[in-house]
Amino acid sequence: MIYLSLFFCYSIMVIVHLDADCFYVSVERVKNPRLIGLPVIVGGGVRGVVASASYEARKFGIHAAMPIWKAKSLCSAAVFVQTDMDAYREFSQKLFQLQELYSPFIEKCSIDEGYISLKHESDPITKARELQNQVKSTIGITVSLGLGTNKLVSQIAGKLWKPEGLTVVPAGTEKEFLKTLDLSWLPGFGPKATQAAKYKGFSTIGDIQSADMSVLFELLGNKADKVRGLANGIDLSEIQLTPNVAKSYSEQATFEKDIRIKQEIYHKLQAMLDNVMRKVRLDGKAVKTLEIKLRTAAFKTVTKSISFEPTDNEEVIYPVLLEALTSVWVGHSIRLVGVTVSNLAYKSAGQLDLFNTPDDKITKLLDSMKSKFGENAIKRGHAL
Ligand code: DCP
Ligand code: MG
Repeated sequence: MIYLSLFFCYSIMVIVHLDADCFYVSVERVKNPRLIGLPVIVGGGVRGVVASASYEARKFGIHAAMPIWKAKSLCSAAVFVQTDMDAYREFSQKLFQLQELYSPFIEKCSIDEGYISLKHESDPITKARELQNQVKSTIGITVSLGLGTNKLVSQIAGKLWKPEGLTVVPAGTEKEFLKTLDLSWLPGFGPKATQAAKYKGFSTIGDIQSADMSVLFELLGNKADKVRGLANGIDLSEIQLTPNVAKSYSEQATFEKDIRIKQEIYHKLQAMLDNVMRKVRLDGKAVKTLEIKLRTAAFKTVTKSISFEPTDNEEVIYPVLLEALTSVWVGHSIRLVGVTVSNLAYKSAGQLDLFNTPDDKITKLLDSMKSKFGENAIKRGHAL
């Protein structure tokens, strides 16, 4: 019986709210680990305000949007770092790409915040914990998660305990969970509305739950009904799907002259595979499916896809590539070829051995030469 009711809770408590902890500061700490443990403030620039404050700095009363001069006066020992938007965008992309490995249902709300539906999971709490750990081990930043039956409850739960929180509001306990919270947690209660409500004697969400409707109308006008529902933990808004960032990597090219020699077609496909796999590695991923495309001189297009164990090394995929080519090429003249790798897996630090083979020293060497001297600095023999 207990098992059944718990299972019922899990099966509908499926919306996860994710928010990175002091996001800009966390990225700066990955770039410069000496900042770990210190009161750090990212900001300044033209606006001269705090963008993100570490939790150590928050103990001094420092918060986002505070003028930098004020933050300095509150904590003279704080370390100030200029914003690096390119880095934050890159980390944000990694953060959302990783979430895509857990669910196809994702709503991105800001650079570091979103909702994920885990309705397809039988044990969403364990899955959410796994996601939280994987963000930390692969991207190097921490996130806080809230799990609930709807967006409002999961968002409040996620923001209530930070950093590295994982707060679960079981189905049926929403009203109780919200009851004692300050009413400023409710949407619609900005500083002005909160002040007006407090003036009328409302202080907690529980006060809104039991308020006289006519007083609520006086306070909130035609929003009163909706806000009363929210205060009771009822939020019917759906996750607004954000189109995914990268679910596959591909490249295609048309030959200057149609080609009828299998070895030449294979070498071209290999060179393209090298390029896409370099991008896969740069994003810290591995792939499980290869698809090749051939377009004949008569404009007939054929494709073949084959799946394999996750890898981030093209050398492991070469035999699969040859197998795919052999299965679809029967002597045609080819005008265009394409390679797509998909079915992504995320590569965490502990999985290095799983994804790499002894030969990957060459791959690493090629990657580092290309990063230093440019894409064309060095190529494998088949690409020449
Ligand atoms: N941000 C900003 N100016 C603000 C608020 C935020 O530039 N007034 C930027 C910096 C933050 C990032 O957006 O790092 C994400 O905003 P959050 O509100 O999520 O704040 P943090 O991630 O910094 O802290 P928290 O741990 O409270 O989420
Ligand atoms: Mg955040």
